[in-house]
Amino acid sequence: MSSPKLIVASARLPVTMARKLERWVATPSNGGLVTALKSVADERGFRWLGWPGTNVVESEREAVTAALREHGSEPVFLGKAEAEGFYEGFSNRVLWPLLHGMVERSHFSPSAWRNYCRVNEKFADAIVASADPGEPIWIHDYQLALLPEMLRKRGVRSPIGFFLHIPFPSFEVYRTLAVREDILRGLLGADVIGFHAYEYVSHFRTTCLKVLGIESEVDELRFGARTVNLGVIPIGIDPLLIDEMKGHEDAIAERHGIQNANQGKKVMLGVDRLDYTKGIPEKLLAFEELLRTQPKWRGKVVLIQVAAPSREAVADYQNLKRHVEELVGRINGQYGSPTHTPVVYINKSVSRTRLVGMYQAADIALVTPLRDGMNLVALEYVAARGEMGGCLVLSEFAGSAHLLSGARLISPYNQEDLCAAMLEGLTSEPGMDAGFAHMVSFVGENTAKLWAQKFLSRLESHTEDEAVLAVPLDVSSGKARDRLESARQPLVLLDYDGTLRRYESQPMQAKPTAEVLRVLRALSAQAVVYVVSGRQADVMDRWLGDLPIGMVCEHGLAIRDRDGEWTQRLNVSGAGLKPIEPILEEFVQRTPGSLLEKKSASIAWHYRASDPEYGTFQAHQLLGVLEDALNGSQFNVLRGRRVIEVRHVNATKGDATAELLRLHSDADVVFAAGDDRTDEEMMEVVARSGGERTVTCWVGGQNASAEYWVEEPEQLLAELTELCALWGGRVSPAHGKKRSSD
Ligand code: GDG
Repeated sequence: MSSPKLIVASARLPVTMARKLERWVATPSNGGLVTALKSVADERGFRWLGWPGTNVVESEREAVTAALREHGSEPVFLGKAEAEGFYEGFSNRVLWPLLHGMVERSHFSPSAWRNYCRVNEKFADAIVASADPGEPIWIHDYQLALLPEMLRKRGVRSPIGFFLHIPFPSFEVYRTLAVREDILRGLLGADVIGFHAYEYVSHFRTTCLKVLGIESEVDELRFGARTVNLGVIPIGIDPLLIDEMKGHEDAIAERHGIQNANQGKKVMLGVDRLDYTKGIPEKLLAFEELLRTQPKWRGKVVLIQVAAPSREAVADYQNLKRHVEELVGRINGQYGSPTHTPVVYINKSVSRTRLVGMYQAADIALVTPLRDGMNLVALEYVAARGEMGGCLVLSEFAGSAHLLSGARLISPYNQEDLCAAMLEGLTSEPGMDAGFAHMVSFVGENTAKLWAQKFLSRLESHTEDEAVLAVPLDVSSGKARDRLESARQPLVLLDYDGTLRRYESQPMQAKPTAEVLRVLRALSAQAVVYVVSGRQADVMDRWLGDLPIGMVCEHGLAIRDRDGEWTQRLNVSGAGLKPIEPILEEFVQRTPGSLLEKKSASIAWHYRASDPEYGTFQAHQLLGVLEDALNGSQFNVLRGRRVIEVRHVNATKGDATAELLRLHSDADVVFAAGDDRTDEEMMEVVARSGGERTVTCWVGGQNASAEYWVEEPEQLLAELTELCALWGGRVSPAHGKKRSSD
């Protein structure tokens, strides 16, 4: 493992730490993820970063690190309280139930959230310290949802992949999360986000649209200037390992033990972590109902339920354990006898080899989760039974239901149906049928190894064509400073909406803040400043007219000089727009929350305040209608951020910028900032005018048309304040709390 080629991060390291005499010993665990990645590790080196799962005091950390290194693992040490808040407090009490659609079990606590953020930061620091430049980073699961963005913020340019092992719920559920934006933005730092099923991708897309206003394609979306790939990459298991385990003495003993103890009986099997998502009570209640309604099966069927202890510190899990034990007691009390126990309840972890023996002995597997990302037990049962065939009763709420077409699908919420499925299983011919055979070959081919390969190849191919060159703007250092500070006659071109000022749901609410005015005033004392906007002249005059700055209105229709004189650039009237007004009016009627902005020679349909999904749908419709209606006219359609605008073909920010550059040909440095498609035209003209004397900045993330970027308008204002200082000026301090100009 001389040159590691991959970093894997998960909340818990796949090891169990134990202190033996004076030494720490790490024993690798062999969960599904470990197996999947082991196959990849055989082909390329990788290191696994995570929490060792136990509190290690400062003085022993070195020894633990050494023990872990032997297994290719690197520890992220956490304090006791910190680990509790992160793991139990937020991951398991808030995110786990919520992402499984169980809103009422999700209890947000600000202090647990703070720990979650802090721990994600620790992971980010550990990865930055450990990763080589360009080394791909693969992050696993909901406990580390903030990590992708945190890595980006630390300047990591390597490919970052994220796999969500659990479901992503519908927007209606997700919106109840107090920190819904933070988690989404955190995830969107990744290049590839993998899910088990398209259903989860679909929910994720709707959520991105409704929470962040980001539109997407079926398999990707744009976040700033980056493309985030959304993949349906369902995990698999290692069927060869299961085959191997079938021959293990423990597996054979377990299988024979069960068969001998249950001669003449049918064996049903459930294997779950003792988790409220797994539908264990629902399974037991349906089994009880089966025995009640089908007396002839009493004494003839046994249900073995393995319920591996899980998250025992969380109250919901303690309650579940009590409830399950009550149900088992009730069923066995009612239908048991000295020679027959209907439910064999095993509330401890069973070795993997014994599990394989159990799968082999089970005529019917009952996999009945209320919600489950995938559910590996279903896949393992199919692989373990193999040629013997079998019967898989599977919840339609498990991700694996999308893959295992030979299963008998049920809803665990429908007891009658679950009972019927059990009965069908009991009465069906034993052995292999076509449906089961198909599942066996599916599970045999779509292995965990293939899953890991698919994910990694998508991650690597994604980044090959995604060369983002922009860097965060810092006018007080580096090349940006070198270019800017020598300026004697600088020219500053600034878009307004989304650049100087955050968007508002109604365009007329986006008046300049006091800070915008202060910054523009101070800057205009040091440079020639233009606000280059799609807004109408009278609005710009009203909002910014008192400042000694130039302006461009309606994307280049007219230019105002610093003395307040407007000059029409194009001789266009709005008369040509009359025929399309009724079309746009109709879309306002159709789309609640949308509105028209009529300007002198353009017209804009804004849908920022509409339902994002419905607004996007109507926008697509409108684009189609306008394309026909404007065919051959002098107007064309401009698609902005939640606005569709019809403007004259020659009214472009690109042309207006070219004119400004001519008017100010003595400018020795040009600074331009913008955030929308129209601003790309401005950036391109500025960049073409001589790259070495320009600084272009995109607001809202990286963009191929600008050299620098900031995240939001407030950050740009801060950089402009610095710029002012660099040129010898000073932005006056804020007075009081007044936010807008009028
Ligand atoms: C998450 C998602 C997704 C169970 N009892 C024992 C034991 N197991 C093993 C099973 C299986 C694994 O644990 C459980 O996997 P699941 O997929 O059922 O569920 P989660 O642990 O919740 O896993 C899930 C998975 O991630 C992968 O992406 O499928 O939806 O929730 O392998 O065999 N293993 C041992 N003793 C037990 O008593 N040794």
